[in-house]
Amino acid sequence: MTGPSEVTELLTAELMALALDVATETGRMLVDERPAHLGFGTKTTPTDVVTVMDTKAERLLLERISASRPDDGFLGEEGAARDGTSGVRWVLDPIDGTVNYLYGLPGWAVSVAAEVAGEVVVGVVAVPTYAEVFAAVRGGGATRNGTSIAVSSPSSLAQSLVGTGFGYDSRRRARQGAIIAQVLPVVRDVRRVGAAAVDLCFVACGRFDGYFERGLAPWDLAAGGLVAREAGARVAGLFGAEPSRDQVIAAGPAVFDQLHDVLAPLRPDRD
Ligand code: LIP
Repeated sequence: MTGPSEVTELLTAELMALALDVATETGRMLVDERPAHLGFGTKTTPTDVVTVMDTKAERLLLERISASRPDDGFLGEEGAARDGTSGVRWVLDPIDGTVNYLYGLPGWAVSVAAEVAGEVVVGVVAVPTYAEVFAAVRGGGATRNGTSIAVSSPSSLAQSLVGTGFGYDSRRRARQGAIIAQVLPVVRDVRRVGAAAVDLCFVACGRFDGYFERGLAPWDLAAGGLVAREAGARVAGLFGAEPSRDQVIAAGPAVFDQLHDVLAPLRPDRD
């Protein structure tokens, strides 16, 4: 069993190489094998969709990772759940931005993270529709297609482009709409990409100056959160909390506090 102090450079390099391979192969499969008429089911609400390709992609990720590391554990959005014995657990979102994929829109991603003793040490977010692969190693920086990336430094929140997202429950969406109505006038503008992992990577490379959202699952946050942090972003919840389903706020040091302080009184961590 590998513990946190035993995260050797060799293990990290192995996990990164595997994460890059499986994320890019799965992204390629999702593009090349997308059926013309994509069927779907629903999960938590009638708008929370899952397609046959979500399931196929998660199965491919599990097969490839297990073939290489049979003793690792898994946590996947589409049901993958296995306790491993190696101390390594893979946190997988086979398609983050499923609605985008279903509608043939850009901005969906394959998100692959590896935890060692419960801490994310490797994260890869493949965004095929942008021909971009974001990657990060804990303590080793973040890259986009192999080139180092860093967060932006806008002069103020009023000059900041901020990403966000909305849940699938209509009551939560009504609350989130009321909150965004308060944020919109005090920032440059808002964008809603539709995939948290992409939003977080956009903060990492400076396409967004900030991002916030309520309701992120571990698989939405794991890889993109590491990429953002390693690119210089602070990724946190409200009032110093860890990022969680309650709230995730990500931004560079130039505007994190300003964005947090606008959000805090609105209590975006509550429905
Ligand atoms: C998506 C999240 C996104 C959120 C969407 C959706 P999914 O995940 O990544 O941040 O705004 O509503 O939940 O469901 O496409 O994997």
